[in-house]
Amino acid sequence: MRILLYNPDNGVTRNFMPHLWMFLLQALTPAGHEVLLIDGNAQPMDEAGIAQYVREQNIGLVGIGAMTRMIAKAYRMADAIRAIGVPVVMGGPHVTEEADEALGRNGGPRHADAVALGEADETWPKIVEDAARGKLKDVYAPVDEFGQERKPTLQPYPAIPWDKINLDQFNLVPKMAKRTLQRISDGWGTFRIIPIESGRGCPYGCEFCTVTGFFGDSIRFRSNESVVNELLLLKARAKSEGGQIAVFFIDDNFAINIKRTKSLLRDIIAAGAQVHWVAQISANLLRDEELVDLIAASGGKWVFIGMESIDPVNLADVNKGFNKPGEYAAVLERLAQRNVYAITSFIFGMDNDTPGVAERTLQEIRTWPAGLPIFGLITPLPGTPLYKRLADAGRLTRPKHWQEFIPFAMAHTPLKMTIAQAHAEVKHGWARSYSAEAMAQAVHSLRHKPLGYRINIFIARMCFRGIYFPQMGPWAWLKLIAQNRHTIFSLVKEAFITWHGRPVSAGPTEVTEGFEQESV
Ligand code: B12
Ligand code: SF4
Repeated sequence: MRILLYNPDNGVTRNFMPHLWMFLLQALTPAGHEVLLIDGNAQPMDEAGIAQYVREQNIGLVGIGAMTRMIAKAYRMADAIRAIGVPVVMGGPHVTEEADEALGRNGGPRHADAVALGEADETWPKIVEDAARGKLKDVYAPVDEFGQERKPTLQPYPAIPWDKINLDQFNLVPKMAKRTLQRISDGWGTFRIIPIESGRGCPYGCEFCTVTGFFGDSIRFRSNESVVNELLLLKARAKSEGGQIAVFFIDDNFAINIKRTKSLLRDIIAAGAQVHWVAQISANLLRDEELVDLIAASGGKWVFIGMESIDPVNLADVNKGFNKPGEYAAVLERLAQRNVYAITSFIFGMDNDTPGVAERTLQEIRTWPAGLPIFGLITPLPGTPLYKRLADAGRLTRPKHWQEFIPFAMAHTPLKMTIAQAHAEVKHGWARSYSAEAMAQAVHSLRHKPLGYRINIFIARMCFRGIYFPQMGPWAWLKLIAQNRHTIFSLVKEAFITWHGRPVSAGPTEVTEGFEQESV
């Protein structure tokens, strides 16, 4: 049987990274079946397009995975596939919480023939076998023979054949630049960010988050050896194709067990498996100097920190009191000293937020080493304690907000401001952080840092800006470049003087050195 695994596009940005679930399920598919992958962010498709593809490729089963924000598109695509008589199985965090919606059991239309609840590592082979026999069940739950929930141990972990998979759709280097860039130093003909998990689960249980409910509050880790081997495989692939690779450790809290994280990072260093990597780590765990040293030494370049709010009352409200705003500056300083960049994430519209919260947050941010701030609105995702609390209090204004997804729009009324005011706050955060003046200011504030570091932060800021201000297509980019021409000109001028001023023998290799050390 030919199987298609499909992830819908998010409709806002092109994705910078493929989704791990597809590669994992592909690796777990029983022998004798062929699996094709389409990520809608890399290969946009509409309903007619996917139906045609499924028909032409003689696909016998389609698996669709989606987050809540993409679920409406996922359902439309599933409907188009089912209309031509091909069965659809859906999985992922949204349908795990809303299985009845996907199966049409709550009065709405049916979108999926089957739903895989929770982690599907162990149920997927069964789903494929049942589909091949034409005997798909409605629901597949990860349970043992006694009906108790069973989570995959991750030991052993399936070997994803990264050296053989066709990754053409995930090359971030534009096609026209590929051949020229391939010749530079170790090669930049390809640049891919690949997701790797080293563990699953999170004990913290923040009120707005689905992770503790979905993956559980006890953490399961892969062996260090299996992670190191995966890194070595990716590194070898990048080298063989004259390209670069970076890794996103998608663990929800990569340092949740500091002792184990340090041991993994030491093993990565010992095996020479360093690649540039990014990970999510909560601020409280970054107090440890040795950990931060190891992060930098093992290739860590970007750390995503869910700061959420600078107000301890807000943090306590959402069960995230372990975040201490008083220590944010020290944590960021610790990372910056090792040239590790921070992506700092904030949520507005929380219950103790009042008008002006964005500007108050920006005033704090301006006192920290320049990084990448991002802003969102608190969103009641299905299955979270937050959703239940707001529903019980009658505060949900759009209880099924995912059916008509609107980016950056509240689905409930905040307590101390209006919905419109919350929207204005998030806009203010983005506009003030990503204006040409703010970008120039950020780059200038890092003037003591290596040029490669500054170029990186500038490029990253240009890309991150697109999360809120859509900048799809060449015209949008040209406009952005024009707005930021002064910063670009000064960086290019400095690069020319710095790198062309060097002895000729140190030429092209040295030219890219700054980029290589500072990229991701
Ligand atoms: C990496 C990641 C991202 C990446 C993007 C995705 C990518 N390219 O990988 C980035 C950083 C961009 C991102 C952004 C966001 N993310 Co995110 N992200 C994650 C994260 C940390 C890891 C995802 C992952 O690969 N997990 C590991 C794999 C193995 O697990 P999995 O995907 O769940 O797949 C398993 C099962 O679900 C199932 N399964 C999944 N799909 C399918 C399909 C079929 C057919 C079957 C049978 C089974 C199946 O089988 C898999 C193996 O067991 C998760 C948290 C988490 N730990 O999962 C959050 C998570 C998915 N993100 C979440 C959210 C909310 C967001 C944002 C909306 C945040 C925001 N406010 O901006 C944005 C939206 C981005 C966008 N524009 O689309 C939520 C989604 C909750 C929900 N109900 O939708 C999660 C769960 C985190 C959370 N806080 O609750 N995210
Ligand atoms: S927000 Fe982060 S720390 Fe909190 S429960 Fe979710 S994954 Fe854990």
